[in-house]
Amino acid sequence: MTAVIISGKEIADKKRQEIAEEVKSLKENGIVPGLAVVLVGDNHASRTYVKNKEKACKELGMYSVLIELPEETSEGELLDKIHELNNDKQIHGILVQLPIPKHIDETKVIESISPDKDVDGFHPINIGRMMTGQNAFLPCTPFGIMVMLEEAGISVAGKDVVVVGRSNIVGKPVGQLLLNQHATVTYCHSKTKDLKFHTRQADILVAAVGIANFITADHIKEGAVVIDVGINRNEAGKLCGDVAFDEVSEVAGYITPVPKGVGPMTITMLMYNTLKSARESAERS
Ligand code: L34
Repeated sequence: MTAVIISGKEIADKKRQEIAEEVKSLKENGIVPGLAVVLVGDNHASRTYVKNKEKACKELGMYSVLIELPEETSEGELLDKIHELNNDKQIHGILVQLPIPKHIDETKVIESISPDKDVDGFHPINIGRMMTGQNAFLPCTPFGIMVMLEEAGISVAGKDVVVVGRSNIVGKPVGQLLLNQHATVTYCHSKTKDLKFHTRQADILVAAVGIANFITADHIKEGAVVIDVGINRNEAGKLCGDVAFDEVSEVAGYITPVPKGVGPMTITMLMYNTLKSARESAERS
């Protein structure tokens, strides 16, 4: 079998056109959706992602500001900046690009962002709302994965899903969103006794481990849907996912590539959340 490639790039382009239309109509009512991205320190990969986010904002006609702070910024200075953005009427979404330097408490920073501007969906209030199925900002990568599945015509209800990885920003929330859509979800992680035992049962496998080529053909059930969330560099410096793409493509039914898979969807859902925030802020006032 040769897997169908689910192009995140193509789905992202289509969704971005829809978002651009909505931005246009909001602007006709005098509202310009605005996103503030805060980048602390000089992480090379973060800089690429942040640049892609700014570019997307521009293309969709949104307002964006990039706030670059030096590595030695104190926790207090960062919290002050967030406070300022919480009170800025032009800003509907605030995103502090992770990772941040070790001397700053990540939890404190996330909790200082107004839940109404938390377009990353990382604030405990939004996580709680997501878990209980209420209106919430959904975290962009998990949300993007759900949209990819939907656009590829893959139904989730009743499917056996295995999520490998349990981070707060991808593994845990993507399992929750899949559960909300009635999948049977298993989480695997570094302490899992027999990983292959679980992954070989999966109708849908989500790999969010952060290790290049960690998932090989012998982890996969024939015809399974494989979603690759990893963005790693191999020994040659080439961008690659958590899934050994060539060999897994021979067994899987569907597979997402890296790059141009989940990455562009993450950015698209950030745009969607910023638009949603602008709309909801207009409704409140
Ligand atoms: N606060 N921090 C916060 N929110 C996020 O949603 C993120 N994430 C992750 C890292 N830190 C964060 C991102 O934005 C990962 N991530 C992200 C965003 C975009 C891309 C990858 C990861 C992306 O644009 N990927 C391209 C290739 C980029 C390249 O050439 O390196 C792709 O096609 O996959």
